Amino acid sequence: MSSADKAVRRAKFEDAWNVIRDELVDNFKSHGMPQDAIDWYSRNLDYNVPGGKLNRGMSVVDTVEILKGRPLSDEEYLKAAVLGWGVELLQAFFLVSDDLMDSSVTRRGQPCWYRVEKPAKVGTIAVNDSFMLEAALYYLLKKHFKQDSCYVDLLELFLEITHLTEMGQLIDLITAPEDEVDLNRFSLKKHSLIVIYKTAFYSFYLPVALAMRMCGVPDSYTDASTGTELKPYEVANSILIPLGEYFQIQDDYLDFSGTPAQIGKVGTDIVDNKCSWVINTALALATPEQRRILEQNYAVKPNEEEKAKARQLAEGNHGEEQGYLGEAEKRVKAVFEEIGIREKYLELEETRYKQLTGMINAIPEGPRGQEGILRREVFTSFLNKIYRRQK
Ligand code: GPP
Ligand code: MG
Ligand code: MG
Ligand code: MG
Repeated sequence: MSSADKAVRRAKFEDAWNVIRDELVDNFKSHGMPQDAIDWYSRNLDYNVPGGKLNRGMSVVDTVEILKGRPLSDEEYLKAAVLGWGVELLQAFFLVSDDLMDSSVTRRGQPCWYRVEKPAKVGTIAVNDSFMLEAALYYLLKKHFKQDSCYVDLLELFLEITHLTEMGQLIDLITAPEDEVDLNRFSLKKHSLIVIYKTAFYSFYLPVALAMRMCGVPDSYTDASTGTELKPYEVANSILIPLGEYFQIQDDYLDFSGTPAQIGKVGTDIVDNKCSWVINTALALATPEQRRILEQNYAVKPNEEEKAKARQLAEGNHGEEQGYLGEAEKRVKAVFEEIGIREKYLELEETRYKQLTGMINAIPEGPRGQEGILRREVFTSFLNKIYRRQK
């Protein structure tokens, strides 16, 4: 797809947000909420929902189109967009609260919501705001799908995937408590479990499974060309979960290697003691001396002077090449460079791409346009969106 086509698709998806957002605000008003609350709720929605890459949300629409094998009617488009914006609302709920839990500074090139001071201080009200983002998605789902036979399946998907993501967030947080650094808790295996639960289910399986339910893909069917029995949701899961794992490895790598101007946020994984792919790969390859340096410097908080400089940079200067690094963080990064994390990452990208392509090509698929069956393009379109991404 050309970049002009991509821009058109994005603009259409963003137009749907205006409709959806107005429905949410109108519902809020219909409860007789006062004007300052209406303004607050609108700001919460606008600040936290539409500003991201929108990959997850647009994947629902893309997948519905691929499964139907034709352009969507206006009515079908709006329904797919409701599911897509539902995923974006779920993600906004996760990120607003995740930023509080991670003490993050910036998100999507702007201060994290809990750090916003004007026109009013948000602070821990962000907790309730995150709940309201979650509730918004169930309001929309009911409004647009209550009459459809897939309603309960859609509802269950959102609820179950939220539950799995919360399990992932829990192990992510307790593997890396802020005040207790113990690199022995980390391993690539633990990393894999964390990322599958905290990211892969909601970012990859959820959008596709929602689209499949909306298109009436059944739990199992016999592939016409090969006569094989297929469980399409299990097939989707078996590809999308490793795909999501690969995506989070990219996120971890970009947290280390990306500049704030490039990735829209200041990387916090080293200071936050995160069990990321980068530290785990480094630990697997480190000499005893390198391991000692990592143990002494990983997750060491910047001192007051370093903190002040970091904040100053984050607020005023997004074009700056690098966020301000404390001395300990610099030493950790130097070891990562010595170990050759960049080369390891490039190798991994190629290996994963080949593995995933092989798995996708093994899915039996019937003719294009046949309703209710799975298609390889569902997965290749996803893979191509993230392969070698830089942000
Ligand atoms: C982000 O991981 C984590 C989530 C989106 C899941 C949050 C789940 C909750 C139930 C709150 P991260 O902290 O590595 O991402 P980022 O680097 O973008 O902050
Ligand atoms: Mg975070
Ligand atoms: Mg987190
Ligand atoms: Mg991250």
